[in-house]
Amino acid sequence: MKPPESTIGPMPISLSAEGPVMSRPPVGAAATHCPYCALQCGMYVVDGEVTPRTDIPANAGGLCQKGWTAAELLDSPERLTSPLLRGSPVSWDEALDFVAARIRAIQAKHGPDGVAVFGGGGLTNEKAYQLGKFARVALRTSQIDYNGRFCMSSAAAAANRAFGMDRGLPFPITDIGAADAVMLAGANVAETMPPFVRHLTAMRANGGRLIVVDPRLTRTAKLADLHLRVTPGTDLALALGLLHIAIADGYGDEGYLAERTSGFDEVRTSVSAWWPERAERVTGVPVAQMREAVRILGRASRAMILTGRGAEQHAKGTDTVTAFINLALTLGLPGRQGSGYGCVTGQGNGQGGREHGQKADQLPGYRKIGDPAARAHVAAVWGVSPADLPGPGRSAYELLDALGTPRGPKALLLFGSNPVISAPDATRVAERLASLDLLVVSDFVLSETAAMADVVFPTTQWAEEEGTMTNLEGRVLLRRQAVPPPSGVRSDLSILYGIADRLGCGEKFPTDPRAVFEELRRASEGGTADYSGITYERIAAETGVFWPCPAVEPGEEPHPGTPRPFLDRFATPGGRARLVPVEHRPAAEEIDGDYPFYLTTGRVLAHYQSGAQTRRIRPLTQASPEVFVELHPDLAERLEITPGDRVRVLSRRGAAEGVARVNGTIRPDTVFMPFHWDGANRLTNPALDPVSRMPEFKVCAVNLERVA
Ligand SMILES: Nc1nc2c(c(=O)[nH]1)N[C@H]1C(S)=C(S)[C@@H](COP(=O)(O)OP(=O)(O)OC[C@H]3O[C@@H](n4cnc5c(=O)[nH]c(N)nc54)[C@H](O)[C@@H]3O)O[C@H]1N2
Ligand SMILES: Nc1nc2c(c(=O)[nH]1)N[C@H]1C(S)=C(S)[C@@H](COP(=O)(O)OP(=O)(O)OC[C@H]3O[C@@H](n4cnc5c(=O)[nH]c(N)nc54)[C@H](O)[C@@H]3O)O[C@H]1N2
Ligand code: SF4
Ligand SMILES: [Mo]
Repeated sequence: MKPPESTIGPMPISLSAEGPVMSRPPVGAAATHCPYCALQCGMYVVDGEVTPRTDIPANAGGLCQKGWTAAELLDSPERLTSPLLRGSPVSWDEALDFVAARIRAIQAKHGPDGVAVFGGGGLTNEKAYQLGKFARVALRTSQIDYNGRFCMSSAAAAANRAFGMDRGLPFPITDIGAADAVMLAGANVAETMPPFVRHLTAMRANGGRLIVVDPRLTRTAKLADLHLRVTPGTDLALALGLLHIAIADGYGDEGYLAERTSGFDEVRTSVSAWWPERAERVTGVPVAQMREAVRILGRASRAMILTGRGAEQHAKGTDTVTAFINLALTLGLPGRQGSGYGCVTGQGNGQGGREHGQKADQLPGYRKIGDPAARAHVAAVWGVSPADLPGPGRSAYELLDALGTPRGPKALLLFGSNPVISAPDATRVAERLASLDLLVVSDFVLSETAAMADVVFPTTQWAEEEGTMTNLEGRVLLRRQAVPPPSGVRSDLSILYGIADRLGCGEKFPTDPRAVFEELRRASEGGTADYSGITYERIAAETGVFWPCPAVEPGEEPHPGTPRPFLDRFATPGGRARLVPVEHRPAAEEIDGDYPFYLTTGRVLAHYQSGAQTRRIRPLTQASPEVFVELHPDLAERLEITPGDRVRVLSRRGAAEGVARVNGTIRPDTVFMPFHWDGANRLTNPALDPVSRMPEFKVCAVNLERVA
C-alpha cells in the first residue's frame, strides 16, 4: 500500500470544554508517530493498521514489533471508557466534582503542598506544559515531578554542567551513520530502539567501528567491534581509566581544549591516579580492551560517545556521564560536525517532557523555577504574580516516598506513569500510595497504579489526539489525530480543564492543543529550550523543527531551527564547555556474603516500561510472556538452577520470582531482570544521585535461590 500524503488541516475532532465532540468523520490516514519510545518512528494509521513512514530520518521506513502492533490497544476490551470512583463507573461530572471537592478539603487542612502531581515523559509537550502550569497556578503546589527523573536526569544534569544545555543528541541522528567510531555506554538500542540500529549499520558499512559497554553481551553488543563487559556500577572508573590512557597516549586535542573548553588541567590531575591496571581491577575490563577502545575513538576523525540508562541509572550517574563527557571533550568531539557526546533518551517525549515544567525545579523553556527573571517571564504569560508561583518541590522518588507521611502530600494526581511497577523499592511506593487521602490517575487502561486509585479518568491515546513530541534528537514532531476516541473518554487537557474549572480558574486551561502550544511558545521564548519560532504548520512542512528555534520580528526570515547547537559555541556563559573533575565511588550497595550477586535491570524488545500498554497486546505477550531472571551457566550450576526453573531473587528490600534463563552472555557475578512486570523493582535500591536525584536502578546486591 502506498502511504498517503501527509495531511494537516482542520482536525476532525474539536474538544469542547467538557470533552471531545465529533465535528466531521475521521480522516482516512494521518501521518503520525509511534506512542512509545523517543525514536518517535513516523507511522501512518489507516483502518486500525500501522504503516511506517519513510520521511522521518530516525526510522526511515522501519518500525519495531511494538510500533507495528501499537494500534491494537486503541479498541482493546481493556480500554477504560468511563470515569471510575472507587472502582465503579460514574459520570464525568460526578468524578470531577468529587476530585475538586477533595482537593479543596485537603488543601484547606494541609495547605497547597498537601496535593501533589506526578507526570510522565510520554505526555505531549502541550500536556507536560499544562500539567506544570496546573500544579503551580490551579493547585499552587510546589509538589510536582515526573518519571523522567528515573530516565535521563543524570545525563541531563551532566550535560547542563558541561555544555550549559541538555539536548539528548545535539546533532541529527543521521550524523551517526557518517561517523568513524561510536561508543555506546549502557544502551541496548537493538532492543530498545531497533530502527536506531540502521544508523549503526550504516556507520559500520562505511568502515566505522562500534564499541559497546555493557555487563551483558546484548543484541547490541553482538553488533560491536569491541565489547567491554563492565562490572555493573563501575562505568565511572572505566571512563576515568579511558581518559587516563587517552591523555597518556597523546590523543588529547590540545588546540580544541585551549580554544573551546575550560577545566582540563584539574581533570588531567584528577585522572592521573587512574592508571589502566587500577581501572581494570575495579571494572573487570582488561587493559588491552581499554587501550583498544581509546585507540578507536582517538584515531577516528568523527567519533561519538553516547550513554544510555546502563551508565546513567546509578547513585553516581551524573558523575559517570560527566566522566564520559570529559573523555569526549579531551578527544575534541563535542561541537565538531559529525562528532560529539549524546544521551540516547528514552520515552516518547523524554526530551520535550523535561523542558516545559513538570520537573520540580523547572519552568517552561527549560527555565529554573528559582530564577527571578524566569519567574517573572512565565508569571506574565500565565497572568499571575511571580510571588504566587511556588518554589522547587521534591524529586520523583522523594515525592513518592513522602506521600501520606506527616509532612508529605496527602493527595496525588498522576498522569502518564505507573510507579507501582516502575519506581525503585516499589513495595514502599505502593504503601505510600495506599496511605493517601486521595489518589487520582488518568490513564487509558487500568494500570497497577490506576487500580489503587480513588478516581480514574479514562483518557485519549496517541492516535486519538493531537500535539507535539520532541524526539531524542531535539526535533519537535507533530502527533496527528488518526482516529476518533471512543465515546466516554476525554483528553488529559480536558481533564485538567475540568478540575481547574471547579477550582475557579478554568479560563486559564484551554483544551485545544494548538491553543496550549501557542501559549507554550510564548512561555518558552528566550529560555534555553526556545520553541517560540515553531508552529504546527512548520513542523508538518519540514518534518520536524530542532529547538532552539526563536521567533523573529515580522518580515524577517524565520529561524531555521538548530540541528547542531554547539558548532560555534557551547551554551555556557563564556561559550566554553566545562570539564569537571569527578571521582569514582562504589555502588550504594556492594555485594557481600548475604547478598553475593549484582542485580541489574532493563528492558526487552517486546515490552514497554511498566508494561501497562504492551502486556495488553497479544503478539507482544506471546513474544515475551513473563518475567525472567538471566544468569550465567557457572552461577546456575553452583546454585543447581536449570533453564526454566522458577527462581527467587532476594534483596534487602524484598523478594521477586521469575523463570531462569541461563546463558553465557552475562557476567557470572551478575543477574539481569527486566522491569516490565511486577518484581524487579521490589528489589531495587532507591539510593539517589546527589545532583540528579536518579535512583540506582542498575545495581543492587541480591541473593538467588531455586523455588522448590
Ligand atoms: N523495548 C523497549 N524499548 C524501550 C523502552 C522499553 O521499556 N522497552 N523504554 C524506552 C525508555 S523510557 C528508555 S529510558 C530507553 C532505555 O534504553 P537503554 O538504555 O538501551 O535500556 P536498558 O535496557 O534499561 O539499559 C541498557 C543496558 O544497560 C546495561 N547495563 C546494566 N547495568 C549497567 C552498568 O552498570 N553499566 C553499563 N555500561 N551498562 C549496564 C543493561 O545490561 C542493558 O543492556 O529505552 C526506550 N525504549
Ligand atoms: N528497575 C528498573 N526500573 C525502571 C527503569 C529501569 O531501567 N529499571 N527505567 C526507568 C525509566 S527510564 C522510566 S522512563 C520509567 C518508566 O516507567 P513508567 O513511568 O511507569 O512508564 P510507563 O509504563 O510508560 O507508564 C505510563 C503509564 O501512563 C499511561 N499513559 C501513556 N500515555 C499517556 C498519556 O498521554 N496520558 C495519560 N494520562 N496516561 C498515559 C500508560 O498506559 C501507563 O499506564 O521506569 C523507570 N523504572
Ligand atoms: S517503540 Fe520506538 S523503536 Fe519501536 S516503533 Fe515505536 S518509536 Fe520506533
Ligand atoms: Mo526512560
